Amino acid sequence: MAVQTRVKVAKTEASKNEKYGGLGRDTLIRLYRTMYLSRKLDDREIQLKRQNKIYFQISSAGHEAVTAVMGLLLRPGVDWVYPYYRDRALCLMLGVTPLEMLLQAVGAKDDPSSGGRQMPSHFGHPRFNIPSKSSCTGTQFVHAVGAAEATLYYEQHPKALAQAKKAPLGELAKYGADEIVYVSSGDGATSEGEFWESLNAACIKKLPLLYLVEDNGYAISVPVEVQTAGASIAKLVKSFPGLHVAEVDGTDPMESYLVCQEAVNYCRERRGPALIHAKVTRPYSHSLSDDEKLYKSPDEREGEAHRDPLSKYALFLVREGLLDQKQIEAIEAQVEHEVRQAADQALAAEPPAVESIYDNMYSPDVDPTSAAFAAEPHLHGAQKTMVEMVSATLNDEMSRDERITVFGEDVADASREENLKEVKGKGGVFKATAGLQRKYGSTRVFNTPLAEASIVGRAIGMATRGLKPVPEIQFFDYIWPAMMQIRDELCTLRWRSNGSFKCPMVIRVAIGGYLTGGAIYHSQSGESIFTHTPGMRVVMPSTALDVAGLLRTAIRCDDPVMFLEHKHLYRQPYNRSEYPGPDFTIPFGKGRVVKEGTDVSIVTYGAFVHRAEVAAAQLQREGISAEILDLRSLSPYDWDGICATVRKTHRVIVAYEDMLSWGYGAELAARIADELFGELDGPVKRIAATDTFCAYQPKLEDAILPQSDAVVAAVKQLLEY
Ligand SMILES: Cc1ncc(C[n+]2csc(CCOP(=O)(O)OP(=O)(O)O)c2C)c(N)n1
Ligand SMILES: [Mg+2]
Repeated sequence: MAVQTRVKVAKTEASKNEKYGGLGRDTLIRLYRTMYLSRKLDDREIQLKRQNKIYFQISSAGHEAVTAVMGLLLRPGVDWVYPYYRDRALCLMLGVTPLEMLLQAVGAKDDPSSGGRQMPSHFGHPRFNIPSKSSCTGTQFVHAVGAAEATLYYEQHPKALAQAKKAPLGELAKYGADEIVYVSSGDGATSEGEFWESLNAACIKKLPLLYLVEDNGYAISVPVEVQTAGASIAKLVKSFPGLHVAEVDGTDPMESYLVCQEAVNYCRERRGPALIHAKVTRPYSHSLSDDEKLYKSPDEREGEAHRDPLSKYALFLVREGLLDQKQIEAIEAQVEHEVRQAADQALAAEPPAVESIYDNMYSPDVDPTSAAFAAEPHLHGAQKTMVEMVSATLNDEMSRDERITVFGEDVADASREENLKEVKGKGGVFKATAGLQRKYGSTRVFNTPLAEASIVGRAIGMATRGLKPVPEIQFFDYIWPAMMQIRDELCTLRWRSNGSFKCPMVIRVAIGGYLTGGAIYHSQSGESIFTHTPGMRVVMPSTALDVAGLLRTAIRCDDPVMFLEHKHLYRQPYNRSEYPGPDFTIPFGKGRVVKEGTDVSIVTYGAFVHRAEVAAAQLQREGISAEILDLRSLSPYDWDGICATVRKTHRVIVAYEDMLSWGYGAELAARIADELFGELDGPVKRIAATDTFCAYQPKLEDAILPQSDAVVAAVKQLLEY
């Protein structure tokens, strides 16, 4: 209700005061107060940093006018807000308090943004729909796209909203009729690929997404003409279809109000995305770790000082007779008192308990390793290959849960729906998503532009708002553009917001070699890079039955999951299974003993499981009994299962397809040597690929990727100890 009143007030005032950009006296004064409060909070933090009472500072100085204005136009708790670190005035206007900001600066337990985990000005607040911002420049653009996609999705799928409300953190699953999504950045961050990927997606989908580019002329020391061709981002983006583009002096609150209001309305009316390019200043250097005198001339700095929004605006208010000098001083004294009180309170605040460091690494609500996920298969129907099992499982889960969206490169049957009457449909380069668009429609299953960072980033935005995205990365070899989205965003969101936000999803990735001709760019492994990233679950099934059980657990889990589907295994006859039913799940972290044995243990996963079986059969013929443990899930992994097999055979080989050095087996070998040393009758051996890439010529591929005979040789060597 309060929100609606704000908007009405602004409109009424507008009719009375056209000359002030439509703003009435009270609002004009409120703007000054917020801008001054923002500046004083920066000043206080700078002082505290110099006293070593806080540990980092980055200011919003010079950006206060346009951001405070934006705070007037956005609806707190209705619109979704992806601000960057110079949006203090916006956050204050939305309702974040000075105390909350200073609690983050001191790293307090009660810092609502992060519980002492993130630097100050890394805003985040569940009540105001501000998902915690990371330090990465530009990553937020694609999250905002995903959030705006969620707006349109909830409009069309009310059942998904109802289901999202019932899930953990369901209070974040909300939808307002004309809500919009706001995202901001500096001029420098517009050079990031995600900026361009996001604009492309936002214009393709006509999303209600408002961009504010706060151009202070520099990205640390790099001036805008070196950053942006032609030195104007507005000029560059003008040809994006349907994008409303406006330029404004962001140091002028009234001009900013008119320009921002038009853009906000454009988005609210669902006419498409809008971008405002606001020229602002940066009087305090980049951060407290920077000294702009090293690269800005004295003239330049003086020119900027004349454009300072705060002093200009105070002068304006007095000149217009809206406030006299005394009244200005009274407001300033009041603000300074408020900041002093907040700082005193923040300095007395308790730090987080050291034991809390593991909190919110993973979901506290759903434990995918628990017995709740141990279900019996009800096998029926024809034998299915692994890839058929992927689509069968997705199909069942999508009919159960309308929050699930499936997207990526080529995953749809046919983007041109009219063609579906005449064609069979693509459904993925491996057919893993075949038929899903036809059955569930193009809002739930769709092709994206060829842009991996935004595939994952958009999923993050959707998942933050309660959807359950299941994006596909077509080949593991091409996951790298999404690396920062995965490692710095996806895996950190729950932890860095101390549990206020989350983005559970399943990233399906086709991985692995043994393809005969797959070469460097269609054969890569690299799972240890992701198991080395906390916050995510990594699973890698080797049979069709395990695909069904683990993919379902992945979807029902409340954490981000990387689901690695080995391409070589997709259509093998030896790992097929009948369908185990719509409720079959397998807990994460539980391996499967593929073959019992007594002389040696082979711990493995993925495509190497079958190679280990071939080796074990040969060893058996020679009177050697090998036990094979298929880990199935790599993070978490089945340590109990490893202990049990090592205690049984006292000899262990860790075998995996990736390159030997720094690979997944290094961690297992180290832990076994450390914790099971007393059980071992020989060294822990590793079998893996050579420390090279995988070559195209089959003879080279055979030499590079590990084969069964390597297992046989290693076992014989081990038995000699
Ligand atoms: C991906 C990434 N690269 C580099 C940095 C280091 N960095 C932090 S801010 C910044 C400059 C940003 O400039 P701009 O976007 O113009 O924003 P401004 O600070 O000027 O408001 C850089 C290079 C980062 N945080 N993230
Ligand atoms: Mg800048």
